[in-house]
Amino acid sequence: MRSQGFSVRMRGSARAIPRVGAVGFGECRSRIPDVASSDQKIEEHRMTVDFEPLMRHALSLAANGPSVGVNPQVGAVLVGDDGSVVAEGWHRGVGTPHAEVDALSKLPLNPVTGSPDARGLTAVVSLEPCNHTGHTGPCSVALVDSGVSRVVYAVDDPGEHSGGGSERLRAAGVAVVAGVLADEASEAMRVWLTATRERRPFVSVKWASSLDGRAAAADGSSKWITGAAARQRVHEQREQSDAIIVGTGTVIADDPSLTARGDAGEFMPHQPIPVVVGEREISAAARIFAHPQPPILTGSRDLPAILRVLFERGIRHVFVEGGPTLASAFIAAGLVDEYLVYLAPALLGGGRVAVGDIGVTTIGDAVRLTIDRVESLGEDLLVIARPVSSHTVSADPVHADSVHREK
Ligand code: AOF
Ligand code: ZN
Repeated sequence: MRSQGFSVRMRGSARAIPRVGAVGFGECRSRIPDVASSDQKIEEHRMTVDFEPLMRHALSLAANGPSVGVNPQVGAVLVGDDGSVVAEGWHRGVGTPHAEVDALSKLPLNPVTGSPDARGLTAVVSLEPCNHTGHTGPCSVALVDSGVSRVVYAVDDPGEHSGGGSERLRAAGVAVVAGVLADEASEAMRVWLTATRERRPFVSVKWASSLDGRAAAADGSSKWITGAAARQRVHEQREQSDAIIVGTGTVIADDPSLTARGDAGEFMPHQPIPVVVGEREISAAARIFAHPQPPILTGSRDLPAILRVLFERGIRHVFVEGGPTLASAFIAAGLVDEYLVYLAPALLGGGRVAVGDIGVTTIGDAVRLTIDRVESLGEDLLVIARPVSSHTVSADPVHADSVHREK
């Protein structure tokens, strides 16, 4: 039987504290004296460059990078005083240069320092430049060495080791503006930011039910509640995850293959790792053992501990796909970041509900959600929702999108 060894180690979770204490853009401008020297005038001109379109461009560059895995999607543009783009870059996945360094690599080298020559330029980056040596060196140092005069970024890096680049840049005399398009960037990086802050994977829970909320008919049959278009959408969502989690009950009852497949049944390029939660024995003949990724059998029902171990293994996004007991356990534990609810125009009645006991006994305790989007898939609907209180906006929720911070 092929499976990855698994042990759940209990550890306290470390939570990064968002840095605050910023000065608004307006305050910054008001410090420029009325009678300005030419240097000050140049500085004032720089301050009036509208960074939002440039940040939007950085975010579109970021989207070129892989959307699964340990690292975030990050984009960077290097711009002149007039806002013209001189170079651009993005991150292409673990072990490859970060977006800032990728952009800097397009510049000629300074003959004296041997570093890319970015003197007088502004770097617009979707994530705070990192301050650590991981697979690559600190981007804060690469930017200082390049002679860049300003760094504008969208969201703070909540990483335990990687955060703090803005302080290092400022200490080296580089002007730093934080929070530009923070909400848009936080949304685009929601999975990675949530996982990094919480030190557990981002959790998407999916179920398919009849309009009256039943996941199966009275006899237990559930194939197929939804139609082909909805089922294909599920495969796309599987492919966008690092792991698929199911309970032992689902493996025993349904024997799912848990692969991500295209219309014609072909494997999609990325296959999420199957993870089985629960203590019951699984047959060696189960289909998950034929999965291209060796499954992880947790032998445990301790969800926070399981998520912690998955995080340590580099898993940042899990797709919880079965069945009602497991979905209910994730909801009851307050561990769901995203709900993917497929609704078929059918009524099944009976007691086989999609979600069981989630610890709600009275209406005041209802788990309240916000609906992000509704998709129409053939005859079915996909409702995408999130908990009302989840970390959804900027790393620094005190500051609205339009309030940029000079740090
Ligand atoms: C990226 N790409 O463009 C930026 C990142 O292990 P490393 O050295 O690749 O470092 C990864 C961390 O660096 C990542 O978790 C994030 O905190 C920071 N910034 N990472 O993969 C990038 N700018
Ligand atoms: Zn970096």
